[in-house]
Amino acid sequence: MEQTLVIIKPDGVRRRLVGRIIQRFEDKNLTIKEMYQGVLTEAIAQEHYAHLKDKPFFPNLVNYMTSGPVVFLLLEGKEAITLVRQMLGATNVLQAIPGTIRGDFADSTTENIVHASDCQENATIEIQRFFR
Ligand code: IDP
Ligand code: MG
Repeated sequence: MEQTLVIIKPDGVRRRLVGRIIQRFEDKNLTIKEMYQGVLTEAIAQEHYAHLKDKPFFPNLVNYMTSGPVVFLLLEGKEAITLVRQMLGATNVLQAIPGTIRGDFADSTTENIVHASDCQENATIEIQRFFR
């Protein structure tokens, strides 16, 4: 079993997509180990996206991520990290294919509804960051 960290981003909460997104993970037989709603501080958003700090869209990304409540999910399942990334769809809005969460709901590369850990190392760090 593997654990991964998902964030339903502020646009996902604002657009009232929380239930439908969680439904998809449950439909795929992933277990919700822990879950809560909260607001990212600017400092935590900057830390979470530190790998992008030199990108031109970084200030915009931090503003967006701190613009309202988000929902944190600690999901567990077989190959959960790779599986959940597949379920999210590509980062680029035009490459997120229908059937994925981003492919079905996102109309922007920045405001793209969901985050999920992209590898074991980051899953460990992100679970620690938001659940420990
Ligand atoms: P990921 O969320 O699919 O892992 P990352 O490259 O880690 O993608 O980027 C983190 C977040 O930064 C994305 O989910 C998106 O919100 C935003 N982002 C990434 N690339 C771009 C871009 O080219 N333009 C605008 N926003 C972007
Ligand atoms: Mg990423």
